[in-house]
Amino acid sequence: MSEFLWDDENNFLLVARNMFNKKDISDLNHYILEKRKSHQNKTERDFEVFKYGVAPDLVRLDKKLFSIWEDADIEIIEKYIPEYKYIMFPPMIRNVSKEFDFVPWHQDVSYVKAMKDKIHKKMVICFVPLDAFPNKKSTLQFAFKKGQEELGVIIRKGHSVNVFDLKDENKPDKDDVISFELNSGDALFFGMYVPHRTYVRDSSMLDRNSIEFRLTTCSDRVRGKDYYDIYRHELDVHKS
Ligand SMILES: O=C(O)CCC(=O)C(=O)O
Repeated sequence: MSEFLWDDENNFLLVARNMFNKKDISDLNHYILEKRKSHQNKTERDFEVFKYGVAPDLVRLDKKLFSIWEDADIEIIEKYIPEYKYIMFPPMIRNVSKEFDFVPWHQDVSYVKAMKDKIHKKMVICFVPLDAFPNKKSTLQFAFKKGQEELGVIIRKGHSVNVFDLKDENKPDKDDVISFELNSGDALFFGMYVPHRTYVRDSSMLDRNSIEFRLTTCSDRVRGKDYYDIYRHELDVHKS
């Protein structure tokens, strides 16, 4: 059963069950693992940027990274967040294998603000686990309550990616947090004010593979940026 917690479009949590085809998920996982191996021989920085999916030059315009959307059941998007049709570049590829990879409590609105002049005013996040048995791996944990607007952030020192961390006074109490048992093909959608973090129940859950897509609306696209259209299955590439 899908679950849906809603306050507004910046503060919601949606568990989309069986949204993606399991075989497509497995194929994408293999593709990413192979691609990662081929970057292992490159410089450490090249490898790290690939691993975090933050290098537009390495993952930009790779349509294969969007392949799971071709047969996706997007009815749930049409029902709850129909405006969100465009995936931003690049998708965020994650392999969580050591403590350094754990992301502490934060809201994704911090990343948006960090883009300064290239702000997407509207954005929702879609987290997709890529392992065959996501329940045996780390996942995301959320804090959801009504009226969660922007909470203060601090910048984590010594990290080059995922640098934002909520201030101590804004970190959720342990009774207010929620996580979900996910199967291959399931996805989590959430708004940019929802505090979330990496959740590792025990150390046998390391080595998780996942991909995160960030979706925006037609009118919130930014001139000069590229997108993948989830309805037409096309790259909407900026031509300069
Ligand atoms: O993949 C994770 O464990 C956390 C990622 C995350 O929270 C983010 O990219 O905003």
